[in-house]
Amino acid sequence: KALKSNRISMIGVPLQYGADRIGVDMGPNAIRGSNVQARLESLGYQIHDLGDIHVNRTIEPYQTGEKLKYLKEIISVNSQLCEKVSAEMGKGNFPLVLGGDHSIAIGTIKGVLQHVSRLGVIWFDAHTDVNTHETTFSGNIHGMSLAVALGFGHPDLVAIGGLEAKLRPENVVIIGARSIDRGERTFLKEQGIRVFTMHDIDRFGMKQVMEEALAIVTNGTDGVHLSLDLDGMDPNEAPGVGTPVSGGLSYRESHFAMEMLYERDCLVSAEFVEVNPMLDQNNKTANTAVELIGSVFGERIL
Ligand code: EXY
Ligand code: MN
Ligand code: MN
Ligand code: MN
Repeated sequence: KALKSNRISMIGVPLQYGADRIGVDMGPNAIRGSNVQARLESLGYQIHDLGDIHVNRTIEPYQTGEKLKYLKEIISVNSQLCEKVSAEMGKGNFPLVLGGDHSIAIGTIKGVLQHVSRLGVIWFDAHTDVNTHETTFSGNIHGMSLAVALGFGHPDLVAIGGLEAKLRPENVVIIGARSIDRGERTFLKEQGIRVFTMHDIDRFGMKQVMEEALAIVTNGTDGVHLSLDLDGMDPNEAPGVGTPVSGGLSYRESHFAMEMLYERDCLVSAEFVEVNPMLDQNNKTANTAVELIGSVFGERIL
């Protein structure tokens, strides 16, 4: 059940502006430091580490009072990422994107949409990331990336990759949500987006949740993108994240979800975001990310 091509192109995005928190820019190297390349090669994949998208460090701090923080730089980085992901998809490679804050999902998903116009998305996260510039309390763009991928939010963000590059709400699921803002609740209801909260996971169990989620993201689609925010896991398992919320996914629930994804053989791309080594305990969160990456590529299936 290897991917169509067993060639994986790894792209780092050392971005912290979407979270407005230093440290998450070091996520890509922390994950590299947990030997993700060797792990995937041992599973028989060919890994090509393309290095990092360039992020300007020399930018003036955002002008207080601006609604969206670091908008210009985040547009620049996500535009570059969109092109890179699209180029790799075009060569038949599987883009594995390492964050960096969750605003990078804008570039990744828009890049994939250049090639897979009917795309499902599984969004693992404690948050739903569907704020817009009109509903956000924080101005942090990492809390808006899924709304942008659906075609909503600041016009300059939505325009990345072209206006037609957007997801259908009926092919998106969010798993692990437990911190949802008021404006997001309205949006999710209006859009009819399926959210499996921690309450649903406790009530139905991960097996049933994943069966329903997989049915939704594969219904009428030509592939699925995995956007995994490490803060979806319980902070005891993944302490090195910028916006931890207690009562998250257990280690076993997360691995089981990855294994069910692998067995379904529907993934065309994946990103692992919000690892912040400055908040971590001896690289535990980066190590966990690499184990989840191993599972989604079949490591635990005999
Ligand atoms: N909903 C809050 C906000 O919009 O600022 C918190 C967002 C956290 C986003 C992290 C990446 O998941
Ligand atoms: Mn430069
Ligand atoms: Mn997120
Ligand atoms: Mn989150």
